Formats: sequence, C-alpha cells, structure tokens
Amino acid sequence: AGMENGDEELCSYCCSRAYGWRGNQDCWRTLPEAEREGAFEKCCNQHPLRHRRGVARYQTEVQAAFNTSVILVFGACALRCLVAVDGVVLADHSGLSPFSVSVASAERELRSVTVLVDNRFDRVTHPVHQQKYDWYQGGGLLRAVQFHSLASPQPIYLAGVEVFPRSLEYVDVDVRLSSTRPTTESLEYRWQFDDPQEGCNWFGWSTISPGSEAHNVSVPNARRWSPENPELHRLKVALLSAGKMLDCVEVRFGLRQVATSGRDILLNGQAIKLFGFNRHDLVASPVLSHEELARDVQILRDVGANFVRGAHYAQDQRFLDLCDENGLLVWEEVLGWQNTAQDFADGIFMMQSMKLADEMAAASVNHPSVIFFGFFNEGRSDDPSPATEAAYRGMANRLRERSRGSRLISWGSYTTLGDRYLDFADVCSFHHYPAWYPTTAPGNLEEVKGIPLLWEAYARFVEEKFPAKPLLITEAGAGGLFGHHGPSEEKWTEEFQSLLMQMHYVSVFTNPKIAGLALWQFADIPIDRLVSDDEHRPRGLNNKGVLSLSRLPKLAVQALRLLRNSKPAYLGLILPPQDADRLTGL
Ligand code: ADA
Repeated sequence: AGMENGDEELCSYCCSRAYGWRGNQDCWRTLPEAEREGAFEKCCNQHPLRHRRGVARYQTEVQAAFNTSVILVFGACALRCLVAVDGVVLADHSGLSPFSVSVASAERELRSVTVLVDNRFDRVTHPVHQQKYDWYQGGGLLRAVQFHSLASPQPIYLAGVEVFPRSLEYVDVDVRLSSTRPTTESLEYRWQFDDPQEGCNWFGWSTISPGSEAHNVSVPNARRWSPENPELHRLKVALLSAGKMLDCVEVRFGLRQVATSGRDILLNGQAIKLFGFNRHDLVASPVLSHEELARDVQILRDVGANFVRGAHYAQDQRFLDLCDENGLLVWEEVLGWQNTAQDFADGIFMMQSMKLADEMAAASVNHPSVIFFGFFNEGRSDDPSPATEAAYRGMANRLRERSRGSRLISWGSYTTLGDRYLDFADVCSFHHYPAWYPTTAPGNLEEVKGIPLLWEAYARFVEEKFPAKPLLITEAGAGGLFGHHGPSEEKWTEEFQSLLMQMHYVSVFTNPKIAGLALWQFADIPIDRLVSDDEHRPRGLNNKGVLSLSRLPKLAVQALRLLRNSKPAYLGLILPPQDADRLTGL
C-alpha cells in the first residue's frame, strides 16, 4: 500500500500522522476493532482479572517480506515489557511512553512475536517507592502496536523526522537515522513539503546531506497553526542509498510559536488565557477506541476548553493528532505521581524517567498542540537534598533541550509556596484543593467563597518572586458523585462540586495575573482498590470528573459551559447577586 487516502482512514485507528507514517505499515488496532478482529492489543487485567498484578504473555505472527527487516512500534506497554522475535529477546522496556524495536531480516516471511508484560510495581517495572498511582493502572499493550516492514535486509531506516518551528514560516528539520548504519554505502536524503502525490516519488525533491540538520528552511505557502485555525503541513523524507530508496516517512506538523512574556503565555505572539481540564486516558478500560478519543475532544471543545492537561504520562499519539486537528492546546508529561526524595535518589528511577522523557519528546515532537512538557506531577519539590535538586534541574534541562524553544517546561506543584526549584520552570504551576481536602470535613461554603483570595495570594507570590514567569493553576476541584443531588453545601453532591468548580473558574478568569486553569478533572476515572478506599474514592472511582466515567454530563460541566458564555447560572446561590455579576465580569 502507498500513502493513499484509504490508508489514512484505516490507520487513523492506530497510527499517528505526526509521529511518522510509512505507507506500508500495518497495525494491531485498538478495541473495539481489536475485539472484532482478534487483534493483538488488549488490556490484560480487565474484569474478571481486574486488580491482578503479574505477567501476561502476548503471542502473534507477522508477515514480513522475505529477507527484509522490520520495526515494531509500541504505543504504550504497562508497565514493563520484554519483546522477543523468533525467540530472541530484543527489548526490555519499562514505563508508559512509546518506543520502537528494530528487527533484523530473516530468511523467511513469518516472524513470531512474543511480548511478556508485567504490571507489578517493583524496582524495575517502575520503581516508585509509594507503590501506587491515583488511577487504575491496567496492564498490557494498551495502545496500538505497529508493524513497519522495511525495504532492506538491514534495519537502516529513518528513526525520526523532527520539525521545529523557528518562526511562522521557517523550520529546523532534524533527521535521525537508525543506529544500524551501512559501512560502505553513501546515503542521501530527499524531501518535499505538502506533497500532493501519493507514495514516495522522490525524483525532483530537494536534497540534504545526511547527518546534518537543516536550519531555517522556509515552508512553501506557510500557514500558521492556531486554536481557531489549526492549519497543518506535511513533510515527506526519503532515505536513499546509491539511488535506491531504503525508507520514506511522512510527518505532519504545524507552524506556531509559544513563549512567555512577564505573567502572560503567548501563542503566536498574542497573550492567551488557558482554560480546560486534566484528562486521564481512561474509560472503564485503559484501551480507548478512536471514537472514544474523538468524543472526548469534541466534548472539550463543546465546553469551550482550549487546553487539556494529559495526566500523568505520555499521551496517545492518536489523541494528540485529534488535538492538532481541533486546535486544542496540550500539556503532556512524563509518567510520575507524587514522587518522593527517595525516588529522586534512586538511580533506576531517574534513569527510567529520563528515558521516558526522551521517548515522549521524540514521539510528540511534531504535534503543534503540545505546548507544554511537564514531569514529576506533585513530586516533593520542597525537598532540599542534592539528588532532588539534580532531578528537577536534569529533567527540566533535558526536556528544554529536546524542545528547542518550541514548548514550555513546568511541573504540577503541590508543595505550594515551599517549592524550591521554580527557577528551573518556564511557568509556575500550582495545585490546591480548597474546600475539598480533607474529604471527611463537612462542606464549607465560606471556604468556597474564599477561593478568589487564595488564588490571589498565589498570584502575589509569583509576581514578587518570579516576575518573569506566568502562573497556571494546573489542578483544583472536588468530587461529585454522578447522579447524587442535594444541598449545595453538602460534599459529594453534584451541586457542591458545581459551585466549587464555578468559583475556581471565575477566580482565575477575573484575575489578570493568572494565565490559566486546568480543573481536576475531565471525567471520573477508575482507581486501584488495593491502594484506596471507599471513604475517599466511593464507587471505586476518583469522582472529581465534571463528566461521569461514561462521559455523561454532571451539573458542573453544564454550569462551566454557561460561564464560558458569560452566563452565570449558579453563583448567585452563594454570593450576593452583585458579587456574582462582578466576578463574572457582567
Ligand atoms: C492530585 C494528583 C491527581 C489526583 C488528585 C486528587 O492532585 O495530581 O493525580 O490524585 O490529586 O484527586 O486528589
């Protein structure tokens, strides 16, 4: 198959356009397609094996051309996996980021692939010392596994085509070659922007010499990408040896710029205020169909969100494709959750985290939607030990290097004003759950009314200490049990949740010192019953979604939609009408 329109449709189920597309790739698709077709990809501890932790084995055979090499691309494997082809172990990977494995040719066509997946928390799978996350971490091959068959017997291929916008017209292009290199042959790259033709007809394309990066290349008919007008470009690159094509990849990218200026975040030179939600890539299962991802993007847009924080791991490339196409701005972050000083001092943890960061940065490099790279969600950034400092500095530097000015670097901090490492961040991002924690305390409307003052205190702190950095609220929220109604001051009712969410919204949107808000959270998520209890997470869910697990709307999402349209519907319940009007700016 070539790069035909028909393929584009088929492969949107599993393959990203930005990550790198070869016309001839094949893939094991996501559920429910996978179920229908008996495909490879599945979560291995869904009901009735829910909560079981251990090792699962996946086994399949793939058809390659005789004596040609192959690349396997894994979207997400939870948490550690060993990949063997024809009985030989080729990869041992831990953590949730996309990765690929190259497979040398064999003198046969059928290749047997075995993957052992281990979802236990231990020193190697993902050595978090708390042995938990606050979401249900299913095990298995959670996202697509792609199978690319190459033209040559040796795995010599384009491992990455990275496009970094330098302006709204010029880009830097970095072409990375696989680690296997031919010893004698001379290589050549040819490329073409927005090729209207199918396939790789490289005759007449521009040439660049291998090994070099191309700087300040002008994109013909450059169109800017923005949330209102998310225009995308494509770039095809062919790798040639002695006039013979070894590989050809197409990537999709967008021309946009992100920067900060004082307390503002600038997109394409204009200040933008971010509003959106934290979103876990979960429904009841951690394996989402393309339709489910598209539905989430549609809902985000309907509520008026321009921003989504992908909590707390590298995102599904298909979701990022949808964000690129729909003009949603994304915060993507490296797997991490409330990491401790002990984690930061652990060599295995740090080595894996850096590797996950590299893999995330490589996979997401071309998505214009991704304007933030984050890491160490709610880590102990108040810990003064040299290992913790080195961890924050090292991670910020690594992600900054990999972004080349095309993304902002930050982390969701819950150590409030005690965070010691904000110097390393481009933006200060804070989490706070006023009027919610401790869950068992009664609902307190006075505390809800105090929310504008609380955020103002954060704004003053940042203004004083970090005048050159914008402030974002990356988590705030409250639980609301779907379908549970009652008085507004009663915790766990949809009414209480709705009031509190509205108060966060108006506090941030009437405060010019705050650059944006990501509420916690988009939809309810399943949690791990082994590490949480019904008092904190009733019904086995983290119930802070503004939508239910199956994406039915709660009161909060309806109220926020109205507020986005400057129609305060409910705030008058707790504030005198003139205050409610003042806060919503009417
Ligand atoms: C934290 C954390 C989230 C979630 C949230 C909550 O802020 O970052 O993952 O656990 O708290 O629901 O309490």
